[in-house]
Amino acid sequence: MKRGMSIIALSAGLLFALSIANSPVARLIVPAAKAQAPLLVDGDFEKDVSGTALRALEKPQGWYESRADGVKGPKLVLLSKKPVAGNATKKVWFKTSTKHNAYLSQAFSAPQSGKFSLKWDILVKSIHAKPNRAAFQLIGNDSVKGKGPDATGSERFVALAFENASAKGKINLIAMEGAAAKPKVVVPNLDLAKWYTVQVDIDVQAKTYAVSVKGVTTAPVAVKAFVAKEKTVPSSLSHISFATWNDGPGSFMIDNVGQP
Ligand SMILES: [Ca+2]
Repeated sequence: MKRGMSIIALSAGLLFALSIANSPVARLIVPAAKAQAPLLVDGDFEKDVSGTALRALEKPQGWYESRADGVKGPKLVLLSKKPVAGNATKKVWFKTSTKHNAYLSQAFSAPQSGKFSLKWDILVKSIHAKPNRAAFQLIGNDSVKGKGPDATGSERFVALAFENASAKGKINLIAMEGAAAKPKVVVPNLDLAKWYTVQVDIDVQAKTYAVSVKGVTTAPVAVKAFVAKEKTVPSSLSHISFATWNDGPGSFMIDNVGQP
């Protein structure tokens, strides 16, 4: 009798569990728990209506000019709607300045401390001969107060830029692996005024990332994360920034930023 009761109770429990699993509520909950929000939004810049809108802080997530270097700094970041080297869509244009800095940044939907990949299209128009570095591509965090994300060495993990190569019209993709280290040439002899897709495969715990340029590199190039002068490397990454510096001036364009 007791045994019979427990079987009935068990069957009832099983039926209840099955009915829950098949309920519309469960079907809603299960995929939501599995799905991950994209790390970035508005990667193609198509929804931006103007440079002013692009530079403004968006809630809850979006691009914004994060360096706030006076009145002129932010205005180095423009929204270009003209066709450039085969890209007729909207894109970001960074103007060159030896006086001001500008950063276009976006916070990830969630901070990352494991492995993840991001890619972006970049076209370099010009790089000042001195100090011969420009078009900064930074991934890090906003752990230091003031100046915004990726603006201080200890906030940086991915630190890529371009330099003029020795041949006229050619440029090298370079990585800054530390405040004390000489820049490392990652991909040499690319062309000015041409679009490239750069991809980074990041391993936060290993303090490394691999860099690929679509159609150029045959295998990803291993790069060390940036080591700040304090000898630190960020253990959690939350922001991507593209930047022009007063001591790293140049003109470049960015489009299609996101996960590969
Ligand atoms: Ca676009």
